[in-house]
Amino acid sequence: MRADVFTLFPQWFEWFRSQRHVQNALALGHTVDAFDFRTATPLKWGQVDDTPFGGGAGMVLRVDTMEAALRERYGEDPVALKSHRRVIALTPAGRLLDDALASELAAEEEITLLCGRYEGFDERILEHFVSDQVSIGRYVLAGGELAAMVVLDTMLRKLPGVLGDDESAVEESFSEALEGAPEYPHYTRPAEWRGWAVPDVLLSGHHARVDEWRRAQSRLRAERPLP
Ligand code: 6GU
Repeated sequence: MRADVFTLFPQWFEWFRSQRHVQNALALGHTVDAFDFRTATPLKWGQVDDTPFGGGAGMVLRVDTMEAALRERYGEDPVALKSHRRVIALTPAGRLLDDALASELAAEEEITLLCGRYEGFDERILEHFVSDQVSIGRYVLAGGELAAMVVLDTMLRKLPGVLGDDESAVEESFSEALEGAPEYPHYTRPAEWRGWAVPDVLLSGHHARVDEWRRAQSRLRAERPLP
């Protein structure tokens, strides 16, 4: 997976890249690169945004500077780019990120993430340069950077070898293996603490019964969400 992020704050991604599981992904040959779209702007003083036509609060990312940034990186018209590469705008009103979308994106060879700031993107960016609009929830962040990291995190951890134990990304909350249900409860030593005992079945060494108990717990949690 080669992931490019376009942002006004590329330094935020230095922290992300330094995390253990991301380091694992990079060591396996995956890439996460952040590009400052301010460096490509043809406008004076690094301008990338402007006031909205029709008036109103905030600033809007300009279509011409976005085109310049994408052209500089990919050497082609961004209208053509999106036909062979997922170009994803992070926007609060986009398609809600879930486990299925994370798996879909993790299967891509190359993706581009565009982080908006301020009031967001000029609509022509979304219409002509972007293949997907993704949101991480129905609330508004100050910018798309944290959302981009959430998207990257959920994709990268699905790549083989990125987590210590590949099984841990298979049978987990909302996965196909658990039919989209939340994960079952986990316990570890001590087997009893202050009178709080671990369910007997988990200590039984009986794998089929453990499995059966876990599926049942997972289904229960799907019916009755945690408080
Ligand atoms: Cl993707 N961007 C912003 N700015 N806010 C959000 C979001 C994205 N998803 C939820 N809130």
